[in-house]
Amino acid sequence: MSNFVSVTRDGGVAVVTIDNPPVNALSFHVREPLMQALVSLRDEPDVSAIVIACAGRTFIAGADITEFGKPVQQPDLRAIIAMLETIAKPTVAAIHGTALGGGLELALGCHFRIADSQATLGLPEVKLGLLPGGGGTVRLPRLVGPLKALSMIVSGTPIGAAEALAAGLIDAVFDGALTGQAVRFASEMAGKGGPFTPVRDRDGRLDKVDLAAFDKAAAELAKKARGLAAPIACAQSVRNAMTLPFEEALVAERELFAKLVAGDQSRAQRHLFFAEREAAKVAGKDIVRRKIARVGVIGAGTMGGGIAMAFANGGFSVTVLEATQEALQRGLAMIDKNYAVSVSRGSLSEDNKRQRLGLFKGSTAYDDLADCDLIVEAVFEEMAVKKEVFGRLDAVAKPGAILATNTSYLDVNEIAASTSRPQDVVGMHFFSPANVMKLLEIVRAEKTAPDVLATIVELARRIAKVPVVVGVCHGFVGNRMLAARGTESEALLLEGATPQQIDRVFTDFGWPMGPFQMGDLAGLDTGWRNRKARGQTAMIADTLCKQGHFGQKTGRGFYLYENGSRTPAPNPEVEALIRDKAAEKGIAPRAIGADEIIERTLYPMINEGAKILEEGIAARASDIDVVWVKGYGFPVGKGGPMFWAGLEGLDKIIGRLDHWHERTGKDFFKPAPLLRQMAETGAWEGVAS
Ligand code: 3H9
Repeated sequence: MSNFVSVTRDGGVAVVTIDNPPVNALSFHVREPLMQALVSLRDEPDVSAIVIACAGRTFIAGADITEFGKPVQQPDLRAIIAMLETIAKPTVAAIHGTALGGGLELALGCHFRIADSQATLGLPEVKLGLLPGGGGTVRLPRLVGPLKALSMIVSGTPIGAAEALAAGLIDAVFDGALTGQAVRFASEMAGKGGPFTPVRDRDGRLDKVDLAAFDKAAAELAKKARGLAAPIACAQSVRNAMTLPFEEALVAERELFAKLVAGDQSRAQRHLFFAEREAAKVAGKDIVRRKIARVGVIGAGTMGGGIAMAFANGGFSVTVLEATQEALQRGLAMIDKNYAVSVSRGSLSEDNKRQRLGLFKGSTAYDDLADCDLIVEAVFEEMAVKKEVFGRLDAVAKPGAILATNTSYLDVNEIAASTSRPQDVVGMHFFSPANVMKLLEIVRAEKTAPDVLATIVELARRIAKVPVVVGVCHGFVGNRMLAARGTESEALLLEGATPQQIDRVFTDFGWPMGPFQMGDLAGLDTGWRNRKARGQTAMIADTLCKQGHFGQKTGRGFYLYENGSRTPAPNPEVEALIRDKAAEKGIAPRAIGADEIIERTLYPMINEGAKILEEGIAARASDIDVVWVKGYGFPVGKGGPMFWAGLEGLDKIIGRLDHWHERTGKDFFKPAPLLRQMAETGAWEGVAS
């Protein structure tokens, strides 16, 4: 009846199959024939039950996100679900893969849900800055109870079939040939005879939780929202399910959805959803990838250990190489300890821990890397050291092995040139802790072969990283833009701002922490070493480092961390140091407002981003956004620096950059030609769409 929706019969059971690759999103071209099919099956006397199933790799993964922001074409999802609920014969959703968002909401419109044992189910709308707008916040609590619904909807994290069965979300779990099982299940239900109660009428679990307990749980979750409207709206909407009649709660949900979908935060989060997927695409779809089975990691320190864990977590065998037995044992013990912590937190089973540890092999001999398909170096950040390591790798690595450097600043072309096989060399810039942080900057050097690049991009997703391909320049995308921000943060201190004040402006903006807290956490010595290598200085940070104050790890930096505390306390010595240094330079402190802090720290980042685009270091503005959101904590609700620039207004940004350039003479304020050009042509619209 349509390319996207077909109906087959198995006895009295009609099977409606949706086939809208890749993820069976509920686009208009699905909704229209789906509605028609359901209406006609409802009225057909020969049909005793209806199964809704999907072709391909998954059940419906949600509404079609590309349709948001455009006029809604009828029938919308709500109308289809409302119609489903008028059907008296049993309706069964047969779920395999992922039933997400609108997909799960459609399933909630059925009398029954059965699932494949590997299926996952969830309402992830919050991650797009939305709430489930197809009745999910009103129906889910009726099945699983308000507290479980609250946690699923506010976190957006899907649950597995077994948990869904235990929670009451689904009615049965099967292995293999799901549609056949669904037909049997449906016909059995039809045999029992009705009436079948739609989810909307199952109120039994709603008053099992008292409102005070619910509000307490919601308040806890709201604390983590950090300025995002969607989690708060999600909680409000689940609460409405408890306090309002069904229809009124649905209307309230619809109103909240309409507000969120039209807002900047959701636009930003939808932008990031597609940006992340776009960044993972490299030219040459048909390029044959190299086979990667065993990975070598050189260095078992914090970075090397984290990288090794990331690969083991992805199921790869890992050879960890250290210079001495002692360093190796220390590194392996740390890996063991990190996995033990995951076990104690319940995020890893003992069995999985054993399995993962079984993937590691330790060594102090380069020859042991000869069977590795990929070798990642995570040694000291110094060109001479890196070159020595690559020279040795060149001698032992098998032909075709990919040689990667985890450098965060250094010239990958120069490193590649120190081998006889520059085509096999690539940068893999992980972020610390490497087993946790999602971002992977993949540095394409001049001679990196296309199949090496394609292999690493694909591999990144297998180890649950978000890849962004970048070109060679000092600091690549992330650290180069960070440098622009860092310089000005120090200048603001000398002119009268305090670290607390600047950090506060950042957290109010939505960052998890400000630049000084972040410096203390990462270790001030890293930036210091980098500055020294480039002949640069930072008055305050350099003085702290010379005094041996590197931040959290030494108990003091811009803040104090007493008795091993991780909570930053103001450091009066730093305040005195700032006053002294300002006096030395003849700067009279003045009151500095939040706007100035934003303009002088974030606008130069955008300017640097524009230069990065001009130079072709990043292929797309949205790649820069992914780097900043996934690697540096740029608030998701603002979509990354380049998207946010569109919200803020390019003309305004250029005007203020001009102002600060005139006032300070600093080069990084001088607007990049691309920025001006984009402001004039309106081309930024494309970036911030
Ligand atoms: C919603 O449902 C609102 C309702 O409550 C209310 C309505 C009134 N739409 O991720 P992948 C594309 S909000 C359009 O690489 P995987 C994606 O862009 C929605 N396109 O695959 C990519 O395209 P391309 C709630 C979508 O196997 C391709 O599919 N649902 C959608 O790694 C493959 O995607 C969600 O938020 C979509 N909904 O992961 C679920 N989903 O190839 C969002 C995907 O051109 N989706 N695409 O780059 C996901 O989480 C993952 O895609 C999924 C598969 C887990 C399903």
